[in-house]
Amino acid sequence: MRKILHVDLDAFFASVEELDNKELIGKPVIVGGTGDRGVVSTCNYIAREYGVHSAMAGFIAKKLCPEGIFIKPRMKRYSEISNQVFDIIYSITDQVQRVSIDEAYIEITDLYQNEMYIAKLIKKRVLKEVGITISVGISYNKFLAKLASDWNKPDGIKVISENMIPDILKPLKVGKIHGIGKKSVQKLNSVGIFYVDDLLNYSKSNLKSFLGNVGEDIYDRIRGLDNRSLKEEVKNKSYGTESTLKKDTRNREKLFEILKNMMENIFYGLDKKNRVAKTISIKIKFNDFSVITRSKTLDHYLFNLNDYQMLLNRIFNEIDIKKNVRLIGISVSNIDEKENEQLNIFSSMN
Ligand code: TTP
Ligand code: MG
Repeated sequence: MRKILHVDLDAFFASVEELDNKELIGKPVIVGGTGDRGVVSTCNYIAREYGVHSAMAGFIAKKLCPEGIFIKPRMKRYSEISNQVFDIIYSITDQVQRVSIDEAYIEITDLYQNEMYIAKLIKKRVLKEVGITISVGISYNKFLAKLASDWNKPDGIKVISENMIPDILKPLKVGKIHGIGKKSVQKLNSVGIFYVDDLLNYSKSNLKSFLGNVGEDIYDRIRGLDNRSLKEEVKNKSYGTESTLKKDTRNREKLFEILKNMMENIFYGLDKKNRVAKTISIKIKFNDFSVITRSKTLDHYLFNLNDYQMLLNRIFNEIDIKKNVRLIGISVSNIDEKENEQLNIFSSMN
């Protein structure tokens, strides 16, 4: 059985505003919706009691909650805080699919600590080190983990285990099921289907003909089945190789020859996957077991083998080899798909 967490920060933009300005705490805080035609990005849970919510026109929010404190969004600050949270998550595992600025799936199937321990650790560290609350859902697939993180928001933690299925899902409104959007909800309601319990009466082909292709997934999901894997996040990957030398040496030419061969292998490996990197690191372990790593990051991606070899050469030239070397290695990081990079170039021309 897999172990999946879904984490989602609570009232994210509003929480950051409260973090930076303690005077806001206890008051209804609405981010966005300023200006004549502004739309609400989010609001804290106090403002939600007035009926304010994301995507609501600002003037309606103002009407519902006249004492609300409206704040212009500060995206740079939110992404800074988001990165701090994700640093904590990545320190636990790299099996992470970042879905948005405040939300991610984490696969912990292969970690030896139990899921409740890891969930609590994330909550505790985010609160202590960043200062905001995060809700965590624990289950055995992505669909149920996401449902669980939403269960006890804010500051929630919830497990959905196999023996709770399908009972726990039966009373849910159909709109709670990932893949059933607003239009589908209306359609289902119009024929008297309101709850998952009602949906369970229909066959896979019924749901497919009524909801389109996604109907088949919905059929599975309401039975607790979802085998989607985490979408690989290329950006946080790194590729590397290292090897212990047959004989310790401080001969620069020999060492560079080894590094060049390693670089070539890494380059062809990356190229086969259609990936490019910005950063190269060299690691050296000396015969007294001291280790150094040196790296350089360019502001653009390296495309051909020659680019990689030149950067490698620059890094190596700055390393002093005063002792015999026992082990040597290279890794590349800051990786992206080649197509993405081309798209970025293309969009920056527009
Ligand atoms: P959400 O996680 O959907 O919302 P939230 O974190 O504010 O509240 P919750 O406790 O229910 O998770 O979205 C994350 C951030 O994305 C949110 O703080 C603001 C932004 N956002 C918008 O700008 N517009 C939108 O319509 C939504 C839904 C979110
Ligand atoms: Mg959120």
